[in-house]
Amino acid sequence: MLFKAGIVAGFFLVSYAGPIPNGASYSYNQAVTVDSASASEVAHYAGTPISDIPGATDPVQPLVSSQITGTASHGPYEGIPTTTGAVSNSPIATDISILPPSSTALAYTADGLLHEEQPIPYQPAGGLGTSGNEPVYRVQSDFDYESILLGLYQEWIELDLFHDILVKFSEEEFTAAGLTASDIYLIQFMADQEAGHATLLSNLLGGPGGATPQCTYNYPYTTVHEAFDFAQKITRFGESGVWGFQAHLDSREVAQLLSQSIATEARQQMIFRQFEGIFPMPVWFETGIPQSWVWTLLAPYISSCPDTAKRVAWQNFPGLAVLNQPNSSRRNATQTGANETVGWGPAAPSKDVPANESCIAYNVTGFDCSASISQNRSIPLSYPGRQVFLQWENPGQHVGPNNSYVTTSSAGAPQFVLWASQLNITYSPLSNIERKNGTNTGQTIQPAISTYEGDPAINGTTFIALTDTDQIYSPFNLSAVNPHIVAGPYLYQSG
Ligand SMILES: *[C@@H]1O[C@H](CO)[C@@H](O)[C@H](O)[C@H]1NC(C)=O
Ligand SMILES: *[C@@H]1O[C@H](CO)[C@@H](O)[C@H](O)[C@H]1NC(C)=O
Ligand SMILES: *[C@@H]1O[C@H](CO)[C@@H](O)[C@H](O)[C@H]1NC(C)=O
Ligand SMILES: *[C@@H]1O[C@H](CO)[C@@H](O)[C@H](O)[C@H]1NC(C)=O
Ligand SMILES: *[C@@H]1O[C@H](CO)[C@@H](O)[C@H](O)[C@H]1NC(C)=O
Ligand SMILES: *[C@@H]1O[C@H](CO)[C@@H](O)[C@H](O)[C@H]1NC(C)=O
Ligand SMILES: *[C@@H]1O[C@H](CO)[C@@H](O)[C@H](O)[C@H]1NC(C)=O
Ligand SMILES: *[C@@H]1O[C@H](CO)[C@@H](O)[C@H](O)[C@H]1NC(C)=O
Ligand SMILES: *[C@@H]1O[C@H](CO)[C@@H](O)[C@H](O)[C@H]1NC(C)=O
Ligand SMILES: *[C@@H]1O[C@H](CO)[C@@H](O)[C@H](O)[C@H]1NC(C)=O
Ligand SMILES: CC(=O)N[C@H]1CO[C@H](CO)[C@@H](O)[C@@H]1O
Repeated sequence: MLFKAGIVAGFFLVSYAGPIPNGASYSYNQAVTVDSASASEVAHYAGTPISDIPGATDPVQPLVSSQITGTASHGPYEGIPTTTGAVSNSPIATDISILPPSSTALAYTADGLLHEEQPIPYQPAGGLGTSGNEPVYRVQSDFDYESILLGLYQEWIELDLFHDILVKFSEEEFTAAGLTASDIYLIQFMADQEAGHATLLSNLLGGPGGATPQCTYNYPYTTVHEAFDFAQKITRFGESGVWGFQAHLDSREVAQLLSQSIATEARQQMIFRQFEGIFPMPVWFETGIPQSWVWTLLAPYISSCPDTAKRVAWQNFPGLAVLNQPNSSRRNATQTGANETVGWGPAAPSKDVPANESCIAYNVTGFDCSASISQNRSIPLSYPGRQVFLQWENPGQHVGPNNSYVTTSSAGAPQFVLWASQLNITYSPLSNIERKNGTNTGQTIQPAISTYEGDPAINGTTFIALTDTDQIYSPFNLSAVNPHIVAGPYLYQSG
């Protein structure tokens, strides 16, 4: 039984003078209502009159409606888009200059003493949004708007994806992968969380005038294990995208609520790893990535959006693929052959292999990948020093909703593979480059670097991209690398 916590009516509903929708107007029910069925259920369970239970009759905001049944149509888009390209105006420059730290950034003395008068007892001076102004839960800049819009695109696909997994597979298929009935219910519950997240983000974008509706999607998986591999990759870049921009948002209020939703998404990502039977969290820190990386990773799985959809300002980079992506369904991933993935795109799941080579339902410790809280693999999925074979596209491909976005790159010739993992950005040289009829190939070697002693940085789902530079970046300035990206990112399944 669910107890619905009351939110003060209209708390999140704020007016917003945002971008004018470029298509037909989008609307959804925002009227708060009292859920009397739920209130009576609560009262019945407690054996107490409704009027005695605080909050039971407070009005609640409805969820933003979507194609929530999971029977929404899927498949590729075959039509001609009515518009093309990212939202843009007239950029001031092509690159962000490298500057020293801001003049105040090195001034504070961290010595355990208080340096400024406290505003009230027990409250040290400083902090953002601590001066008593009423919080305003809405985006405050184009950067904020476009970041949260991207987040909403992400929440919508996750909502549809989790339902699709439930609809596509039978109880027998889930059982064969090691899931119980309670595990299956957890997928349903995670889908419900997504409906809540989509509603929150729609509110932060100012309601229908700023929000975007759910789209139609196209998924590459055919089996339960492939579906979980895909889901752990989709949730990986959804989570990492927020870690990449959350600290840069102008609105601290938006950053606050976003953190509280992404904490839940982070749990979902780990649960999908557990359902896939891989080690739940083989890293000490989660990676943050720029928004254009997320849009590049996400767009290939959106086939079309309604004409009320808001268009995105972020870049779609040319596609990159790892031809020997370590196969997480193998007992021995070292035996991964060429292109053992299913379907297309940067999150293409590992392909199931014949039963005599598969780790699914293979009841041998160290070699089993049935759903579990933790599976410790005797043979790791990858290792430093591994040869990695790459293939990438030239710019100019039509991708994303209605094939209405176009891949671009402003970089020179590719020279390096950038690896973004945990708190680290490192490079390996790209070699054996060949260009044949629009398809480019090359290879590199998986680096061995550590975040801190005892924590090899490259593990879990690592983001890789081809660059024309080996300039240093760190988590807070990584988006400045975008003008130097030739292709990618791709999700390399290093562990
Ligand atoms: C995308 O396709 C949908 C469905 O056919 C259509 O309603 C929408 O207007 C199209 N949008 C663009 C930008 O082409
Ligand atoms: C795993 O595969 C590699 C490459 O084929 C092989 O050398 C190794 O012996 C295998 N390990 C086990 C435990 O089967
Ligand atoms: C890998 O194989 C799939 C078919 O299973 C194909 O659709 C895809 O294009 C191939 N990917 C690459 C990078 O060759
Ligand atoms: C698994 O069976 C296939 C035939 O179905 C065979 O080609 C392959 O060599 C077998 N693999 C192993 C590791 O025995
Ligand atoms: C796995 O094997 C162990 C003993 O090796 C056994 O106790 C257990 O029941 C088996 N589990 C399944 C799911 O077959
Ligand atoms: C788990 O894996 C690690 C690293 O591969 C290994 O050192 C350790 O012995 C394994 N532990 C168990 C209980 O299998
Ligand atoms: C990733 O972490 C797992 C779990 O600790 C470990 O067994 C594996 O060897 C690591 N893989 C790499 C590539 O370091
Ligand atoms: C080159 O690519 C085009 C389109 O992808 C294809 O039609 C053509 O057959 C290819 N030519 C060769 C020599 O592979
Ligand atoms: C990895 O990141 C940590 C934390 O920023 C840093 O201290 C360390 O030097 C980095 N390691 C490498 C090899 O770049
Ligand atoms: C990014 O930050 C690192 C320090 O964290 C600095 O060394 C590097 O020069 C910066 N890169 C750019 C392009 O500004
Ligand atoms: C990338 C790579 O080394 N792939 C090889 C892995 O092992 C299989 C044999 O099991 C070879 O066919 C692949 O070429």
